[in-house]
Amino acid sequence: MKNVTATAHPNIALVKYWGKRDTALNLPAVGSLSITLDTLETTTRVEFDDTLDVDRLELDGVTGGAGESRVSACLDLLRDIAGADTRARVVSSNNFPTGAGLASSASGFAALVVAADAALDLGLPPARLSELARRGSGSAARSIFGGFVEMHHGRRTDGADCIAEPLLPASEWPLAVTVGIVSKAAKAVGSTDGMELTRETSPYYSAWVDNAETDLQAARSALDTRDFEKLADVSEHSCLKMHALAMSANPGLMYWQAPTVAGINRVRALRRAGHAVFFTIDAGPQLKVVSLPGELPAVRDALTTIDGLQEIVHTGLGEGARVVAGS
Ligand code: 2P0
Repeated sequence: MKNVTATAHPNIALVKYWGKRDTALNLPAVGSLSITLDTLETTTRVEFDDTLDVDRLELDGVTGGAGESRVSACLDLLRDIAGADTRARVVSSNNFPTGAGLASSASGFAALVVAADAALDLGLPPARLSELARRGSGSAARSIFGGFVEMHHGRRTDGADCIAEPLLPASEWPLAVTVGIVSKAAKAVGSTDGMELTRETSPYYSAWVDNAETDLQAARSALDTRDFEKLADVSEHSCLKMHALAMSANPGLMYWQAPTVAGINRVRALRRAGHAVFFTIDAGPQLKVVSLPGELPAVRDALTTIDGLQEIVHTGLGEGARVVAGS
């Protein structure tokens, strides 16, 4: 059996995924549209080893941990396809904080599936890799691809049509992303639990699901015409709706911290002054600012004076998950 290393990048949804139509197969209730980043990266080595009794995970130098059973369940899916039962040693590292709203589960499961596919000599097509990555983490289905990506909620009960699809390569509209890191601590309520709580308790949940297709259409049309303002409008609206929805769960989920709100206000002021920028925020406090590349100095200036902002990271749009080494 081979020893294969793959890398994948996190992605940021501009039209957000929040809520599942099936928890067992991890099928999202709504489609989503994302951009894959470049600078932030997960690197994962998968080595199937006949001497192991169980799968072993080392993540950022820590062995075992909460992610080990999720990784093992995802590897089971690939082993089933391969007709293999050999356990694996998985060594993974992120060059950014794990579990803090920077989509480490997206890049993590995308890299895992791509490395395991190669290590088992399966050679599955990208759509199938996307489906398998989704079983690990919904947003991971999108990180299989680079640039602008749409995730379909699908209609089938087996989830075979619940996969991501590349819409536009990064080079076709090379936007810039600035991440304002507010906290590197792992979030108190993870996305999976937060989504289920929201589905079960928010009075606004069905309105959210009903509205998603309108946002997806607007975002696709903005991509077709490279209309930055239109993309900005739909992305900010989707973000605010997702957070309003999460806050309306019971008990309410509040992912923002004070610097997050300060950042929203700074970015809105930049937009009003005519800059091509918009904000988005995922299930954590980090502020993400999408802009045209020429706006990076203005974005940096606007964020540097926010009290409590720990770090500013600039990235562009990147490629999909891929094998980088193998033997
Ligand atoms: C998104 N998020 O579309 C949304 C916006 C966070 C906020 O997808 O339960 O870690 O593993 O499918 O993929 C984060 O959710 O959740 C996410 P699971 P995942 O990016």
